[in-house]
Order: sequence, then structure tokens, then C-alpha cells
Amino acid sequence: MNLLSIGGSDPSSGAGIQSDIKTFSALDAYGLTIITSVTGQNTSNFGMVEPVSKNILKNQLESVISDFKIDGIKIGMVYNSEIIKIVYKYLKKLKIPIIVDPVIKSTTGGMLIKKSAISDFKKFIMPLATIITPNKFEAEILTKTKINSKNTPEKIAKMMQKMGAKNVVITGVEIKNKQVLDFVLEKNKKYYIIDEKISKMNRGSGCIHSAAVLYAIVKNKNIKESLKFAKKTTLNSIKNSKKVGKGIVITNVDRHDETKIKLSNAINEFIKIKIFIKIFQNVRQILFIQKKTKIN
Ligand code: PXL
Repeated sequence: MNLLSIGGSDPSSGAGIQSDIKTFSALDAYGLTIITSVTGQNTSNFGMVEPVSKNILKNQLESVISDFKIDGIKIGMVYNSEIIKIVYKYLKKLKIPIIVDPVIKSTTGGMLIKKSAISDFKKFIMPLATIITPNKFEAEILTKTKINSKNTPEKIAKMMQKMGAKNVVITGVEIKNKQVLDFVLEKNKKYYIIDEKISKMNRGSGCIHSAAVLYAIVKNKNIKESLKFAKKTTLNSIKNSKKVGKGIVITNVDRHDETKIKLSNAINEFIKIKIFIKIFQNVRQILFIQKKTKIN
């Protein structure tokens, strides 16, 4: 499976392109990359951003698209309007899944998109999205609306569908009872994905989530299964995070994660079957006793 990540370079490999190559490799996919901007950052600070020139951006796109069979694309950091329009021009004809991770600000505070480019992001990038994966903050910026009891997650997600994204998942839309809720709006259905909340400041979990969503969608899982898989992969990557630099920890997808997720799902199914067999045996025993007492 060949997956393409279009985004920014992060020299600390905590997020962006480098993080996506790590995630794709851990999931056994081949990672192709197009760098839209170079950032200078580490686990404590965000330094400079330098968008690449339009010529080298076009040349990267042409090189990759002309050579490889690309099975799916993830779009992350697209810093300015020039980059956004070029990416749109090359991707608009492609008929493969595109996951859009609308990154706006890094955990360490750096801006990943220029304010002046947000309207072009909505116009050109959002309509490319098979699934868009904003967190609560990003969803609020894109829709210019605070999520609350009046402006529900569903209303906000519908606004993003109107902007052209086919399916929407707003991650971390609510936290209650030590659980984190992601709200999902598909074409004709809505639901929450609920999992445990891990309170650990980290780098890269958002990038891992969208990269894992792409992998799962290309692997022919449906949207709900893909989002559940991505959630588990992300949670495991936070549990598996490492203090590599002096600042916050960096998330990591374990090479054996997919097997572990499959195994844990299989165990859950097995437990359900075992419970069913127990109930069935009990009912059989009751019927047998009833029959015996009737005969006597
Ligand atoms: O996590 C979002 C993200 C994406 N891309 C780049 C980043 C970050 C966050 O730091 O640096 C290049």
C-alpha cells in the first residue's frame, strides 16, 4: 500500500511528514511525502517556518504522481494560499481517499497556517476531503463558531460538510467520566466514538490519528471501523510515547499495534460468545428441569 503525506517537515520527528513516515512504516505501508514547508522546532519550542517555493512544490507533486500508484493521501500542513492552490490543482482529478487534517497551531504554539490562507483552505482543501479530522479547536476556527449546547457538534460538523468535506470527525469534542468523545458525521448518520482519556501532554497524536485513518480507509475498512482503529492506534501511541528530547514526550506507533488491536477485538468477541454459551446452557438446564418435573 502506497500512502502519500503532504505537509510540513518537523526536524524533531514528533509531527508532520516525519511522524507520518514513522506511522505508515509501523503499519506496513510505504510512505511517500511532499514537503510544503520546512519548520524549525523541537519538543519545547517552535521556531521558524519557511514555505517551499512553488516550483519545488510542483516538481515534488509531478515526480510522485507520475511514478507511483498512490492508494490514498493525507493533507496536513499547508501554510499559505499559494501552496493550497497548487495542492488543489494536482489533487482535484485524483479518485482516491483523501484525509484532511486541518492543522492550525502546534502543541508548542507555532502557527501551521497563515491566517490569510484559512479562507482558501476552506475553498480548495476542504472539498477534497473524504474525511476531515479537526480537533475541537480547529473545528471552531474553521466554522468561526464555539461549540456549546446551542451550537452542537452536529451543527458544526454540518457546517463543515457544507464547505465540501464528505465526512467529518471532530476529535475530543467532549471529555466526561475519564472518557474522550469524538463526534462523527457521515453522509447519512451520526455517532460518537468513545474511548479512554489519557491526560498526557504529547507531540504528534493528531498526526498519528489522521495517518491511521487513511491507512484503515485504504485497507477497506468502513468509516466507523477506520475511526475506531485510528483512535486505538492513537491511544496506544500516547501510552507508548517517549521522552526523546528535553521537552514534552513524542508519541510512537508500535509496530505490533495492529495485531494487538485485532487480538483485543477478537478477545472481546470471544468473551461475548462465551457469555452467550453460558446463557444458552442455563436456559437448556432450566427447560430440562421443567420437563423432568412435568413427567414426575
Ligand atoms: O500536529 C500538527 C503538525 C503538523 N505538521 C507539522 C507540525 C505539527 C505540529 O507541530 O509541526 C509540520
